[in-house]
Amino acid sequence: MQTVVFLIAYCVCFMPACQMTVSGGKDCLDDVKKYQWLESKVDTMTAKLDIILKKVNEQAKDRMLNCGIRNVALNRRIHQSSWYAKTRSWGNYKCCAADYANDGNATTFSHTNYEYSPYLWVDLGRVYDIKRIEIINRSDDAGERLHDVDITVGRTLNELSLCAHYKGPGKIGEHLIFHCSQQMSGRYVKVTIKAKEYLQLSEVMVFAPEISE
Ligand SMILES: *[C@@H]1O[C@H](CO)[C@@H](O)[C@H](O)[C@H]1NC(C)=O
Ligand SMILES: CC(=O)N[C@H]1CO[C@H](CO)[C@@H](O)[C@@H]1O
Repeated sequence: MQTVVFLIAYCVCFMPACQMTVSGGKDCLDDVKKYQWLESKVDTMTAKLDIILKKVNEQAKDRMLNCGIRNVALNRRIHQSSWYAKTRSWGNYKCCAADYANDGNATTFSHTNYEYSPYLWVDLGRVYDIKRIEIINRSDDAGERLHDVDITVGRTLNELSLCAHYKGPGKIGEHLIFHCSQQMSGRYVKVTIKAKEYLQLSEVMVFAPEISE
């Protein structure tokens, strides 16, 4: 496609130039003007082509990088160790139900009680080859509550292995990206704070190829 665009542009721009003859006097001046006109036309076309090629490249790159990879945790069954205030609306905050952590909306967040090893897990519905896990902070307040985090992955909740550890503390307005220390597959992804703390998560995203064994 790129080659075709380029060839067409090449022909449009350069063919008339091939037919020009070099001679003296007024003809020569005409030729110079014609040549300058062509040159500016080539410049315009080149600029346009650059834009097209850039777009094509970006799309190809995006497709290659994301090759069917999407957030497979979105709106899946989710559970947290406790549910702060058992409410879905705390003052102005859209808090504290577990499903706020995988609703695709980073302004809402899950929130446990202040307790030992608070956790939240999401059931992806089936086993996926996990490419990366992303966590979005609580964006309005208390980002530092995210620390000493274990992210574990497994086929069942009883067979979880460590994918990544995050010492923290997190910052308000932080978007964390984790790659497991080795290629991992699993159906459950669990986020645990290994301390006495609140666990509050704006979003937990698990990226995996749509098709997997
Ligand atoms: C995200 O949630 C907030 C609070 O409930 C809401 O105002 C907003 O419209 C939501 N955004 C999207 C994209 O759904
Ligand atoms: C740095 C960063 O990724 N900050 C994100 C924190 O969370 C908010 C939403 O709550 C995002 O909008 C920010 O991009």
